[in-house]
Amino acid sequence: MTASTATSHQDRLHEAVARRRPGHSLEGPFYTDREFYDLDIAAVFGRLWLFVATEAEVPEPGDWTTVEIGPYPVVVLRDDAGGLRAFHNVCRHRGARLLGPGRGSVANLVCGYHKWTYGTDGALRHAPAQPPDFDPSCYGLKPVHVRGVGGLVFVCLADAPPADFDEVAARVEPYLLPHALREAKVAARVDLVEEGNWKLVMENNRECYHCDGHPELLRTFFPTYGYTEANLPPHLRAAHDRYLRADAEARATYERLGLPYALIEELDDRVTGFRIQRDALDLAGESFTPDGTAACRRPLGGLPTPRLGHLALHLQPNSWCHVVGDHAITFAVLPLAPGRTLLRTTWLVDPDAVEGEDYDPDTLLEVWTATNGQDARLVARAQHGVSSPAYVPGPYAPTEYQVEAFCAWYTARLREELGR
Ligand code: 3BY
Ligand code: FES
Ligand code: FE
Repeated sequence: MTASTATSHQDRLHEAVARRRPGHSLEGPFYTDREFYDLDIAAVFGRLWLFVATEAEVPEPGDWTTVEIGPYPVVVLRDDAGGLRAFHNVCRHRGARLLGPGRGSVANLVCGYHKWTYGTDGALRHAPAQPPDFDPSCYGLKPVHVRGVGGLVFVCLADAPPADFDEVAARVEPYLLPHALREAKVAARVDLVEEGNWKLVMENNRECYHCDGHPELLRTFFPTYGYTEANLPPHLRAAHDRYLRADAEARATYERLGLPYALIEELDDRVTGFRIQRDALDLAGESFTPDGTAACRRPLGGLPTPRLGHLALHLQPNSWCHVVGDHAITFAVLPLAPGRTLLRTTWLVDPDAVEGEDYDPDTLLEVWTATNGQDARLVARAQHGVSSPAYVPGPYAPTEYQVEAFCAWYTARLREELGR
């Protein structure tokens, strides 16, 4: 790129960000163009703390799980001393990808190309047939910042991660700790490739305006989510009355058990935007199942009642999770290409829960598998439509305020990046 084409390229990005009308969806190129995708990787995925895994996926020394963050292959693993580590999953010899897709367990990380061998601390332990002056200490795996928060694993690719994550972690952790997710076990992990830009996947998650497309979820998830008394549509009045009763009971339970439940919603006024809330569920109020009763007989964290509603955590840029009395479901959104995104969903249960005895995996996975499939179809439709030259940004409804918060937060990140 010459200096002048680089400037006009930057100008184009600047102008598109400056044109954004608050309260309206983003222009098409944000979802479709490679230059915006590359900007997202630099401004968002290359800079911020990202949710990528659960500690339950790497319980023992040597356990690993890999993740692709745009063009960056990363491995998260448990080192020999029991600590969490993350590295670029790229061999320091000639760059081959080290560990394959999925999860596994190793004593050492051995590159499949020429057998360079790394310890779980990332140090190069062995490189065959090198001259005597070869210094292995110069070729350790490149580390990636990693930390666990209440059993959720975050990585940051930047040299200097955003400092405000410490505060978010400290505020969120007390909500998560009673559920003992660090000690939980993985009941299932499912990767779903969605045919849409990562932001469409996130935006879709941030509203329930489309929730009549989720009949299975809506048996227990109140469709009034995101509405206020002032903008509640008449057809949701009966559900709202049911919600108020369930909510009063749920709050009494939280108070009795000393579980933090207050809503914190700081989605767009900080680098690490987040929202957390404990909230009632409909029917039996215990779990995301067809009748709302627990799908697993063993409660997470040994809590004394299964009727806990759900704890919902939303984090910018790329995740949400729900914790109910008997299981947790985490969702990581990982961009693959401008119009393709991986949604990784992980179901956690009590470590002593036995599949087939304490839980039936089909029942456990039923609601969110259906919901994810429905959302994937909506995201693909949205991607198709916003790819048309005829698409122009449209206005958000009041109940879509979290989508607006996401886009305001996102454009602030782009402005920051372009101003650097
Ligand atoms: O996952 C959530 O947070 C919910 C589910 C339905 C829409 N969304 C707001
Ligand atoms: Fe890994 Fe050669 S590229 S050992
Ligand atoms: Fe949905």
